[in-house]
Amino acid sequence: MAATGSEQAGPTAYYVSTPIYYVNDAPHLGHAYTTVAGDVLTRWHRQRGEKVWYLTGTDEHGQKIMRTAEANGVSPQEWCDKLVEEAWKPLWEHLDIANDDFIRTTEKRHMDRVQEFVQDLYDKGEIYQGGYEGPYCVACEEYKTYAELLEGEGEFAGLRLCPIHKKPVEMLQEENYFFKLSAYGPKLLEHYEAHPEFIQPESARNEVMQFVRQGLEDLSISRSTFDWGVKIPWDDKHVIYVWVDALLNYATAVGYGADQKKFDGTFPADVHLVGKDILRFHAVIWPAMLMANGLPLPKRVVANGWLMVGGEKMSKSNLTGISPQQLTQHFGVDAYRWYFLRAIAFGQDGSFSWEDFSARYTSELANDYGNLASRVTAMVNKYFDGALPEAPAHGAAERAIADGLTKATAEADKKIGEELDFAGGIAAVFDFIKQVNGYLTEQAPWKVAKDESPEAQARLATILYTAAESLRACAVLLNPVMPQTSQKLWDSLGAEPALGPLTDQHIPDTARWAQLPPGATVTKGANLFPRLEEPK
Ligand code: ME8
Repeated sequence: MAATGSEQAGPTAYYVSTPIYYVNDAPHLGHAYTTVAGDVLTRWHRQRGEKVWYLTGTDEHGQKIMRTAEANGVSPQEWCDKLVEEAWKPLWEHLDIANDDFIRTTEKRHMDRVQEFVQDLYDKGEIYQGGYEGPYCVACEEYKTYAELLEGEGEFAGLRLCPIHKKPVEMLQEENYFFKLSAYGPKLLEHYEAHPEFIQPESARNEVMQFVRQGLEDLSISRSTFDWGVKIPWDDKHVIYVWVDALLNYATAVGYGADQKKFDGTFPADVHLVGKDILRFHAVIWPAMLMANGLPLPKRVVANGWLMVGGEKMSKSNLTGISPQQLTQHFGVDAYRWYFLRAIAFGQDGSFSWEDFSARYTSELANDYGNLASRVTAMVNKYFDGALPEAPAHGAAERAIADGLTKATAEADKKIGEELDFAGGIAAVFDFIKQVNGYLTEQAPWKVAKDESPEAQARLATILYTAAESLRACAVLLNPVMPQTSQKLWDSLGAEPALGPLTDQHIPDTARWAQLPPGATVTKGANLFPRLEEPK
């Protein structure tokens, strides 16, 4: 449920964020994975009838972006504008991401507030000036410890490499400003202990706790060797470290320092979705920054695993060569949204395979779900001229279906809505679809139809009503995952005139039986999941 602060005027929004992505390149499957997960989660909560805020955006400062822009002969701002408008926003639109806001760290609404936040920390004595020398990974935008570096081999022989990017680190030495992060270790550990749900999954929580127990170092929060960033307000020879700038988006985008009402009604986040590569920033540095400024901490930081290629994290440099758009072109947007969440347990690493996608598409989407929809709507047309019949012979077999729906709804709600176990939640709905297919096979309405006795006709009507009513529920439960297909099904069931728009159907009400009104106009729409063309 959305948090309800008793001192608030109304319920606070269920606030979910994605990482704000670096715009040094176009988005790939890995970025889309986290963003789709957040979209399904927030659509689910909206469909519970809750107030929701879904935020995504782009991280545009720092050396990585600056170097990419230089290499392309344009200014960093020009580079970011182009990538955001031509690559990032269009992909989210294409994938039907229903974000409520899109924050860019080069926006004034963000930069001004970042300066205020850092100034506040400075005024409180949380920031001091000092020097630092250490190995830095520009791809991570992070100082590394010597212990975690890898020995280079081959072309990198003799060099020390970043453990994530497998690229040489650079030695940096600077006079910087530091945030007293080391002071927050005990308070952070206390918080993790008191709120076991704060970091998920469990393996991620253990890793972070282990890291913090070893003792934290103070954090360098400024850079003076380049200027692509937000200036330190009291010393404009420095720009603010890109991660401090970036993390603050979660506050600035919801009105921190600008719109108190909105801030109170949204902040802190219920879920920060992150990839496990950036967990420490979100589960250590970010809460410490908030503690230092007396702000409330997010409720959960949930790390997704990595999409892997050849045993390595999928990244710009080792892409499969397959873009999200290539997959959507072949499988469709809805199947794309469904596949990664269905096939990979959220929180664990997983490999993408075209063959696995094709196999699951064909067996679960086309055969189990799509066929069910087309058979049922076709039979209502054939036997009842497209007018949904009543169900006068509702008996034990139908009660079993209604019970199956109650179970599937509760399970999907718990798994998707609460536990972020998308694969488990989707499986619950697809198990129900299997149950309905089994019911049809057993009841064999096409055989019953041959018997013209009133009893047989009552059975036929009941079977088709039961199957159509089950599909009504599937359209609702799968709408957060596959909005286009669900809408098509909603239309072909003729549900809207009586029940209203699909997005107004609330999850907790889905299992209430017999919502589709007899007489509804059922049309045999196009196949929900057409047969796949052979890839070229
Ligand atoms: O880290 N598998 O941005 P980024 C799964 N700007 N998820 C993946 C992935 C993969 N192979 N590759 C990327 C940054 N991701 C910072 C964030 S937030 C204040 C600043 C997803 O462009 C995953 O969510 O490198 C990961 O954390 C994020 O993209 C990193 O995106």
